[in-house]
Amino acid sequence: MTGPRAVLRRTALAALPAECRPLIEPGAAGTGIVHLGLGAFFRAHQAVYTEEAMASDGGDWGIVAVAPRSRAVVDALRAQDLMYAVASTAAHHTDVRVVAALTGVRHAAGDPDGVVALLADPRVRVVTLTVTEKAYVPADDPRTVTGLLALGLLARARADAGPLAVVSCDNLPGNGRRLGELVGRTVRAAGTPAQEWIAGNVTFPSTTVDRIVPAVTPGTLALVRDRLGVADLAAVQAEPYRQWIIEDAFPHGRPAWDRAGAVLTADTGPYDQLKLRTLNGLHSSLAYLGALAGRATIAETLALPHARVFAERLLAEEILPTLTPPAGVDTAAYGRRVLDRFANPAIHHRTLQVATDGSHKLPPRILRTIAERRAQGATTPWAALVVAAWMRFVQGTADDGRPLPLDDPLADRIRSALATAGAGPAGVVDALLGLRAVFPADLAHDDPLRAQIVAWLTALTRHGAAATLEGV
Ligand code: CS2
Repeated sequence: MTGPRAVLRRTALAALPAECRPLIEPGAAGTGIVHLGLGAFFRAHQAVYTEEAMASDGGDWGIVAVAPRSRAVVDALRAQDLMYAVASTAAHHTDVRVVAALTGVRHAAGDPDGVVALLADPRVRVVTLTVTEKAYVPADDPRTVTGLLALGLLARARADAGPLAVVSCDNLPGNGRRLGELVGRTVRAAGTPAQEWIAGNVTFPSTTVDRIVPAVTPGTLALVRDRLGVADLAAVQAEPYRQWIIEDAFPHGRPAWDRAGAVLTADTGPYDQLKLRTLNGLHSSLAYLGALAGRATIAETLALPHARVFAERLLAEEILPTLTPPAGVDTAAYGRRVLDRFANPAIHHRTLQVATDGSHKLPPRILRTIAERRAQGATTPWAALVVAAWMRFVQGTADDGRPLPLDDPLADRIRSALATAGAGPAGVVDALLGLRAVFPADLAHDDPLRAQIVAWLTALTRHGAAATLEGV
């Protein structure tokens, strides 16, 4: 079984090193969860928690995972009896373990009706989602994930198939409430009986999720293959750290995720803001500066002279003063730990990956910090540098002249704003501050803030990101 073409399958498990084997018998648990969004993050986060919860407390909480668009991972998992490995990589050590939490995989684009039927299946008591910030759009188009979810809930209401919790696991403030509102509009349009059933039977708990899971590379697959002795085309690599804070609002039960280290709470709000503004805020900051400076990864960016000083000042002087710490959490220690996690040299998290979708990421990660600091009467020079770095990044050229990709749902609007911008950095700043989908009017018309952004964009354009950082 360990020849060059051997792949991860149930028949290969007995030959794996003991510490790499799944915690539960593959296929032994029944289905209880549908997950929408079969990306690397889900495989290294919710699936891992769920497998551990089943290993510790039993329960039929197997997951049918739905890939919205891409077929590749669906095919790979089917060929591997629905199993894959997670490589947890610390600076000098990697643990590899096969996860057997999945009980099915589906391809939504190829079979939307099958997914709607699954959401109306009475065995399913929890739906989780990782579909990225940009998928949170009104649910009136059935080709979108939120649209599919709305159709599924309507089918469930018609079938009176039992209560359900729909759990957003994306990096948005109040993600559950936001999802409930989006789906709610479509549900209301469908009329009273369904609307009432859903209001009485479906909850949308908010959650804060955390684990750094870079896009899979050939290096990940090679590492896992070496360790397992068989090929695994659905393997993922992640940092060892993980956190999951969950609003405890499950009308039909849930896995014992707390046994796997998740925190069940009445209010995720303080964690939400801490994680989004600290981890994700610093991530985006380093991503734009690093991409401009030609640094491939977040860890390499943090190694630039003064990059850590800049991040620490942004954190201490601007981010932390806006936060209400969750009970018992030392936010300064949390922030230091975030930077240590970013420095993990074995996690090759590409700056260009984190830099995607900036128009959706900047508002909750950076602009909220600016707005709250401004409301406290303070200025925000470091966050202004981040906005300037994004504004230089979207112009599409790194400091060494190499092209930078603009992978953003608002790319067309950004490009047309730039095409009509006035001369010089001030023209660019004014054109981009005019994008109301990104910058709220009060920030766009904040003259001291605008002046700081113009000054930083001028410095970045003249001297480049590395030299600008050295000056902080
Ligand atoms: C990152 C996140 O790509 C990004 O925008 O900031 O994916 C980050 O790695 C996770 O939120 C960590 O929990």
